[in-house]
Amino acid sequence: MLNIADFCFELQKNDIGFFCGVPDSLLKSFCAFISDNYPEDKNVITANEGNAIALASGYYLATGKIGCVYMQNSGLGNCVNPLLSLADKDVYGIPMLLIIGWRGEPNVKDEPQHIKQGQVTLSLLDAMEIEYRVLENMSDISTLVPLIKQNNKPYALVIRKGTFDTYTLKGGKSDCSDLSREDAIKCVVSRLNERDVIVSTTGMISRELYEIRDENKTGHQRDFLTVGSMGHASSIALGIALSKANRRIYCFDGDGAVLMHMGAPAVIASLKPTNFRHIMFNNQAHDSVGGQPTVAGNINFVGWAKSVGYIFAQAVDSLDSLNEVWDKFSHVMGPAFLEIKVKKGARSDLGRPKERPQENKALFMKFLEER
Ligand SMILES: Cc1ncc(C[n+]2csc(CCOP(=O)(O)OP(=O)(O)O)c2C)c(N)n1
Repeated sequence: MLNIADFCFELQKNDIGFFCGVPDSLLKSFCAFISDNYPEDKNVITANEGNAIALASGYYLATGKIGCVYMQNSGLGNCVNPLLSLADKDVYGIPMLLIIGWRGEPNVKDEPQHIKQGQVTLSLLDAMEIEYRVLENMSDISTLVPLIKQNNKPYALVIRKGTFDTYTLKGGKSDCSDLSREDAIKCVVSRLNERDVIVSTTGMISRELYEIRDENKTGHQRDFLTVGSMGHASSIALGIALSKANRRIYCFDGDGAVLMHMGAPAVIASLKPTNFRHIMFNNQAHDSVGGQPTVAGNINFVGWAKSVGYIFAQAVDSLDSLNEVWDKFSHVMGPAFLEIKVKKGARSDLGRPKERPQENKALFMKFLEER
């Protein structure tokens, strides 16, 4: 196990002091350490991983120095385009160090959404001709950095589960509400009718929804749990909303997920799906992977939602205000947007869906078929 402070010191010794990316649970210690020890303009948490490749490219163009881009391997998809059409040695040849958390490593137990991604992570890097090493010791950094500089292209360090020791985020922003996300979800679920459809986002929002359904003994057929594919729940919900005009479709989103593909709601609103209801649980953080801040605290989401074309948009921050606005939100002609401000954190014993994604899909499709 590597000490995270030593690891970051080793990077600094090799003149790597600019970081950007999207947090990952396997990189929790790393992300927390750099959050606590670098100013905001030296550790930029980007909206998605592709943005981070572009940002590190700009940093290199301006300084001639190598930036470090961190991500979960599920974010590789978001960076294929800028890696191949910007940073690649046959295009601009931009050197940078990628630090990639290896979820779903073969023969290591993990959740279904990580299995395929984990199996193909190294071959994806091979296909993109990105050289890599699986991080074993500090000397991997000092051997890799000269290669990156010499060859003017991205190199990757792939990080296995348990590579780093534990470091807990000390800083971090204060909560924007006293309401817990789980209580907010519970309240919303209690206000839905039994034909209403939910598409929920990646991470703890779906896990909490799943447990609430278990607790209520109402089954899981009404919920599509978008366990992977972060940022795409609203587009999945749109596909359903456009084809099922007689059902109300609720998207349960997170602020990190909305920010990741913020163009999607503009397209959703342009189609005016009257049955579309978008709920964003805003804790201003990537809570599911360690609580690193998003920029959601700086955004007037109600103004944004209205400006992209949602017919109704409102924000609440307590169960009282949620209950007060609910009838209007659920009955207005959509598309409608509701921001529920919640605090960070979840129960330590929060479970995970027991059924496989294909089972979830089959039950959900049957539920959608019902008139
Ligand atoms: C493309 C991609 N990048 C990163 C991740 C890792 N990841 C899983 S959940 C999550 C945070 C989600 O934050 P948010 O939507 O705000 O919901 P919260 O966890 O705060 O409830 C991240 C970064 C992922 N699953 N997919």
